[in-house]
Amino acid sequence: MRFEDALKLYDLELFDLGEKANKIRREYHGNKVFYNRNRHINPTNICADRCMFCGFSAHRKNPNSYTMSIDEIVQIAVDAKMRGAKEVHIVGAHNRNLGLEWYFDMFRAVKKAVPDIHLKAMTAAEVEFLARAYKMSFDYILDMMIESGVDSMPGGGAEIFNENLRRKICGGKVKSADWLTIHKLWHKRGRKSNASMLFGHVENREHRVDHLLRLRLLQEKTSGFNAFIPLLYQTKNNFLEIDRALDAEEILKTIAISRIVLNNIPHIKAYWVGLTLNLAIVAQEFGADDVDGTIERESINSAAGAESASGVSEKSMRDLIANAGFVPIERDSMYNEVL
Ligand code: V47
Repeated sequence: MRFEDALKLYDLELFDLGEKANKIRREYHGNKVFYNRNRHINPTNICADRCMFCGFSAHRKNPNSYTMSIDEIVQIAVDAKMRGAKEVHIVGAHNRNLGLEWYFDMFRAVKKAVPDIHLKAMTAAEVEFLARAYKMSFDYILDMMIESGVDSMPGGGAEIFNENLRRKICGGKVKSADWLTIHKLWHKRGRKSNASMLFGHVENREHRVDHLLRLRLLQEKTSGFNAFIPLLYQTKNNFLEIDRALDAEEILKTIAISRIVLNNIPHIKAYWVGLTLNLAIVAQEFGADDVDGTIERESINSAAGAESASGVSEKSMRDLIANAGFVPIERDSMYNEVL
């Protein structure tokens, strides 16, 4: 797909664009809306980086630093499993004090305590941080993740790939090319991952389209991405100081264009934590087919103002989806239907 053609999609009237996206969504998934039962665990907020959009890491605007112990993390995973969670999603800040082995010990401990839970962990930003901090190759870190029980990688840390913008808003973290390389290496190991894009801050439509096309290109080579998550920027407690949120029309257009441009990635996730549950459901008419999960607790978006610090019950999730005329489908982390 050519850049100009993708960009022109923004000029379409919202409902015409929605229809185009919806057609692809229905060919893939019919009337189904996927969700899973998961628990987010964010082990530490002490970060070597200063991403301007982040309200989560401990700094002047968020002085409450914390680091969980491995025992605490394991206990959270065990409790979540007892409540029915099938996945733990473990991502955190770039903390120099933990040591490289801490990560692998933690994954092993989680997997030992709850062997059949799916462990989705480590953004490409964390992989790159650890490789740099401990002078190891990406290959080494990825192999150790597999050895210690990580099943799949989440999509975080992609932010926006345009190098100029990236330098300004998150200059210290993984470069775009490295983010893509790390996912490529992970896919080469036969593993799946997700991809994301942070939008609604200082980027424009061209930057978003560029981001989507870079992901499309990698997916053509590896087919390793399961889902794409357009993450709506939350405005509070961070250093970008943008207080106008993007309007719903632009949000829905961006989700619809993601569906159209990334027609080689099976799932588009409308992450309800950032969008609100209501808009995440509306987004299902504009190309999305997934709302993420019950989550239980979330710290990254909620630190930046999202009203979703605690999760949603499975019943509310199912009711909302069904009331909107869709069929709620509980999925596992690989998008198999849970019967
Ligand atoms: O990479 C940081 C984002 C991401 C803000 O793979 C912010 O299934 C909004 O990637 N406003 C982490 N977002 C979360 C993430 C994710 C979430 C759900 C599912 C999956 C998945 C992945 O949170 C970071 C960053 O882009 N973030 N600050 C903010 N102010």
